[in-house]
Amino acid sequence: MQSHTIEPEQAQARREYYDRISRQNLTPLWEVLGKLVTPTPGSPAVAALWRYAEIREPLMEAGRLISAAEAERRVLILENPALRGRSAITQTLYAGVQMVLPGEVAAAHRHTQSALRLLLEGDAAYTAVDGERATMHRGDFILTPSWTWHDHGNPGTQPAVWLDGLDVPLVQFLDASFSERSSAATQPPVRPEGDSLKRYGANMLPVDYQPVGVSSSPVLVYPYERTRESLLGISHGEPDEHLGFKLRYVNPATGGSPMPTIGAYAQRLPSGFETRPYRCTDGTVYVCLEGSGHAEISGTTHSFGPNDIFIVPSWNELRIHATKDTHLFSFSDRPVHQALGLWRESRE
Ligand code: GTQ
Repeated sequence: MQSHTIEPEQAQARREYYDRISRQNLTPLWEVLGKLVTPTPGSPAVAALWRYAEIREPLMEAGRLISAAEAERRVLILENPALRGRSAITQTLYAGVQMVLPGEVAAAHRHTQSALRLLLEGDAAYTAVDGERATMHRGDFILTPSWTWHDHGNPGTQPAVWLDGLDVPLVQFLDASFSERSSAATQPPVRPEGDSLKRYGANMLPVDYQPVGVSSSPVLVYPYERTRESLLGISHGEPDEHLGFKLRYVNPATGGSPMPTIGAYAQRLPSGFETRPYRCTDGTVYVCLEGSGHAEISGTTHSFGPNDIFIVPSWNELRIHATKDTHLFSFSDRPVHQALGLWRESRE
């Protein structure tokens, strides 16, 4: 509403009117328009950083308090400090840190929420997705597309810890959550390990493969070893001044994002490199895989090192200063913005 001067009687008449129509569940747009149609996004989420060492300790404590079987999933949710109680790290995304102890399994279930894993610690745990097991190594990016059966297990000797990224708040907003538990805790393998990567992830596809509908990537594991090799291999040229050397993970059959609601990225910032100010509409969760640096997010500096996780909400200005050769994994809801014609970025 524009500011006009009004008489006290007029102000009173309006208040009475608002109260009267409120009983009919009506409310005047002119009182709220400025809050609804903002000139720029103004996310209620705030920037935040979680140091791995400070997550790990309570996670290990959870390991003594509750079994994976009891918990179904033993996860500490990373809640955006401004969105407490909503299990949300941004308005659309969920992030959590899951631990499976040696000998434990997290039983098979499936849900309409899409999920990703990024292994942070341990090297013997697996996720099984629709009958294919994937042993997870640090930095591996693993998909659990919507409505695929998945269970986790740790046949090793050390705790396994990974980051879970899901579109939980988005699916909740859309009232589209369905889930079910399997009668068998563990899926019997129906294909050998590595099958999906060989069929779909070697710059080839099965000769008659056709992606159907809104498809997720048929590749279940994107090994960090390969991502790392690519990041190093492209680092001879000039880094992009806003992004460094940045690649996006793809569905190799479509060129689109790995899952319809979640985009994922890997980037390398050489030691000493400082990115120029950058904003985008997709709120993004970052994980440091190698190196260290400072992320300046809307003027506040957060220092990060290996396995630290930080969040850059929509349209917050980001500058990263790498103090070592640094590799960052990130994920966001960018594919949703792009599908709806809403995605924007700003490079200063
Ligand atoms: O591992 O299936 O962090 O269903 C949240 C919900 C993990 C999982 C989470 C889940 C899972």
